[in-house]
Amino acid sequence: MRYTPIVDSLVRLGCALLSFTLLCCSNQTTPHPAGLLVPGPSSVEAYAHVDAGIRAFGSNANPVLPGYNADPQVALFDDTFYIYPTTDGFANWASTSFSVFSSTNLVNWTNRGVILDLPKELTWATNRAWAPGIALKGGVYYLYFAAAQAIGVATSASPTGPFKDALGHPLISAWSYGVQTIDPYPFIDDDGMAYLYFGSGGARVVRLSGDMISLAGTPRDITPTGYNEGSVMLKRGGTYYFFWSENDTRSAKYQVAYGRAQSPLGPFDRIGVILEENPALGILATGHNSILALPGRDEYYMVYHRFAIPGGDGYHREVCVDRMYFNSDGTIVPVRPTLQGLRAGVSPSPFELPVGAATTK
Ligand code: FUB
Repeated sequence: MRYTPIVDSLVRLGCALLSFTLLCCSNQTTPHPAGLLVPGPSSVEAYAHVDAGIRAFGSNANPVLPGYNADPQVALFDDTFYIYPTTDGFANWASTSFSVFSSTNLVNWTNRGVILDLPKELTWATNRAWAPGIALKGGVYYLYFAAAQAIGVATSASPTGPFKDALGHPLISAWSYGVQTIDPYPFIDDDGMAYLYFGSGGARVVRLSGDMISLAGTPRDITPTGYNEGSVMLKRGGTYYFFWSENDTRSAKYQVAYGRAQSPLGPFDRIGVILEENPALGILATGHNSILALPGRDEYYMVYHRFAIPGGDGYHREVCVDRMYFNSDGTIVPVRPTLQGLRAGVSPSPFELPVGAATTK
């Protein structure tokens, strides 16, 4: 169809108004007197309206990654966002390699390829490549991962690899310290001290040595009530927030809960669930999260997996991103898992405004 310049202008104006309306409804927030952002009033109704509109236009941003992926570890390195997931879609989670995805706006993601191929790189495991975690120290990227239910560590000079096995054997051998030794999550505190959280069936934390590839002690039991797996640590202000997943990853009731403490070693009493299924929207098994905290901004994003839509299950999962807000008392507003995801790109820079609606999917 051919447009005249006037019709073309009217069409552009209409599109701009529609984008503006969707953006206003979706990202409705109210500045809190303390400078924190809290969700705007009646956001549930506003979101429901936007859900319908977005679905009608077929512009869902969730899932953010193509294909089946799970256990996403999000990171920001040098103005680029990365997600390190488990490659999903295999019976009994039999995947053999890890890939990484990158983005400059949290909405559009590019597969950067395989970063660690177990049969090629490891001498001690060939499959069950699960739930990687990433840390950067002294210009070296450390990839902690589960392989054959032991925890390994690999290093690279680049966030996109290739990663090389740092030890030639597991960092933590299979089924030790009373837990299934999977789901490693590295955390470097402001004082430079590094910790590794891990475990399914129980939560453990241990300090890492300065070299990042050896343990500086014996793992400590920090299992909170309801814990199953998927440990995550976030520091906000002086408070340590510990997140974990509850129930079995093959259950629609797989969900994320959290607790907080004044030490990275806990104790972390369970405060409550902050991410769970929404069967009315067909969103099930929302769990194994990580959190993106934008530097210099009190702005947070929940990155998690759910059963793929349509037809997913515990072996066919997909990765999503939704906004996460804190209350003024430091508790967390339950995250609303959405079909539409983020509708505006997010700038990684603390000095720039978020990328405009033009990057909306
Ligand atoms: O992806 C394999 C396993 O499923 C992970 O290690 C668990 O956290 C669960 O998500």
